[in-house]
Amino acid sequence: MSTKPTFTDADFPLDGEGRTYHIGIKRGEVANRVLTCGDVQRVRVLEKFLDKKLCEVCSERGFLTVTGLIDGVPVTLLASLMGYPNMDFAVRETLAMVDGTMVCVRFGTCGTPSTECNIGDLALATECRGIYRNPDAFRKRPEGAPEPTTEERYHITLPVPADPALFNHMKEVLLKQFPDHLKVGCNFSGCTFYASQGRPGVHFEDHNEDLLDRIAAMPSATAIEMETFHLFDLADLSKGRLKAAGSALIIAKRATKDFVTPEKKAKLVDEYGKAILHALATFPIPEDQLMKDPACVWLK
Ligand code: R1P
Ligand code: URA
Repeated sequence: MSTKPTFTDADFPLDGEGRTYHIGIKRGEVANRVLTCGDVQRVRVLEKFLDKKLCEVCSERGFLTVTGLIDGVPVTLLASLMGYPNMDFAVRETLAMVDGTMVCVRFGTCGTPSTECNIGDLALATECRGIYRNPDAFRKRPEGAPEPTTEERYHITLPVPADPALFNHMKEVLLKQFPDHLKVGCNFSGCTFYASQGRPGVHFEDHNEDLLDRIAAMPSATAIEMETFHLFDLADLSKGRLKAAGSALIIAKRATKDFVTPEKKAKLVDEYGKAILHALATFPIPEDQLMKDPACVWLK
């Protein structure tokens, strides 16, 4: 990032080179096709599937962006870090640096509230709901006032669908390769890992004892993680420019409290990651929706 103190616009700060304030990217460094995950290390693992690496940006805040080619198609790997606010930086700052359509597929990890899904399965989201803890429902109430309901404490949003064409493409490609392990259903994104995903804690009065059951009882509940809802929410507000899909490796089975081994996780990140990247690279984007600026690293 440039050291020149040229952040002149408080609404959307760019440095002297035109780099965004948090992700540190500039025009031409992000492709129209983006795979995003929370984990910087996962980008490091997946970059080996690029036929050619064209550029890498590691921002001061720790976001990592790598752009390269797969079968001649420009693809960006973007570590969004964890949670809604980081996904917000990742999506808003990349979309602002891309012309035309941006197709964004998340490949995360998740827990499953379902007894029919297992550790090692790949969850693909038809739609996504957010789970928001409402701090106001935790404040001391006047004497005699009723206790807040569970719905007041933890709000579960309406569902937002994945982009239908992108979802169908991902499903078709992934079903062929992983017919026994692809689990299609509703993804839930908690605003936190612990309280908003119904994890019990002894140090805080989270009042979330029934939250996991509430989630599990919702139609086709498959996955719980932390970013996909915000990605879908932003796609829905993007005037059609952002098309989003969400997938996640199931690493936690909430009903039995089982958790993945590091070896199994590493093996499956490789297998699923490679397949998801190829699915992303083969998703058609109309020619007039592709970025053609001479600044694009893939056009140099
Ligand atoms: C929590 O451990 C993190 O893992 C999941 C959650 O969404 C959250 O970001 O996804 P990633 O593995 O992509 O980070
Ligand atoms: N990521 C989450 O957010 N939750 C889990 O249970 C596992 C991974």
